[in-house]
Amino acid sequence: FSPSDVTVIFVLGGPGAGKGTQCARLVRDYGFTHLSAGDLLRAEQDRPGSQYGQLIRDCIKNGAIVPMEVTVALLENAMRDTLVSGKTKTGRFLIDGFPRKMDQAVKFEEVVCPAKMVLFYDCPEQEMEKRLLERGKTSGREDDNAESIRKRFRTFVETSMPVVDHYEREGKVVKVDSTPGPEKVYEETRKQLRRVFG
Ligand code: UP5
Ligand code: MG
Repeated sequence: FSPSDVTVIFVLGGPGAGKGTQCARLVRDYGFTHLSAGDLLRAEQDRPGSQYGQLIRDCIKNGAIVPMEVTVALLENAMRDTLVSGKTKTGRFLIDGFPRKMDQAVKFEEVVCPAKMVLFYDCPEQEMEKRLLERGKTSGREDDNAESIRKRFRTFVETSMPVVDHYEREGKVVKVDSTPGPEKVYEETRKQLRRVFG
């Protein structure tokens, strides 16, 4: 990858903070390609013949982080596919829910490129829990249950927040409060992005 061909924004935030919801709006308005690490992992888990299916299933259920080689390779492949097939006009990528551990951040920047900025959605656990339990009634996601949610929160605080702190020190973090409704959060997101993309 040549960093001049692509613009990468990492979209971070706790489980249920609203990363996917906001990414969908950004795709619509800014021509981003949205790659959710969680979605790519779930697709790989269900791919017949995948050697990682069981490993991914166990990690996701326990809110644990899949070994970074697997996730980085999935993201790299998806980015390459998008570029090679001409599916992006802008070369702008939203990488959603990644990196959530320092080793992933280091590896991705080594094999792909550094992120231009980090969009961090900040939301209290109580609100995130309410959203995930509600979604769990219909989502079919094996980690949308009280026990898995508790584990996801713990991993987020212990392992993923240090990544946000790292980018904070690099001056790359744009923080958006994602407690209000989706439209209000998006309004604030656009305001912040205007500083970067005009
Ligand atoms: N909702 C959204 N915004 C709202 C708002 N402003 N007000 C009210 N409701 C709002 O939203 C969640 C729910 O809340 C939805 O019902 C939505 O309508 C509502 P969503 O936009 O889906 O939030 P998001 O932050 O994307 O939540 P998600 O559950 O996807 O977050 P996670 O970070 O937990 O999930 P992800 O898929 O990224 O990862 C899952 C697992 O994969 C991880 O736990 C881990 O085991 C594994 N993983 C890795 O191992 N490595 C990786 O690099 C990435 C993932
Ligand atoms: Mg998501």
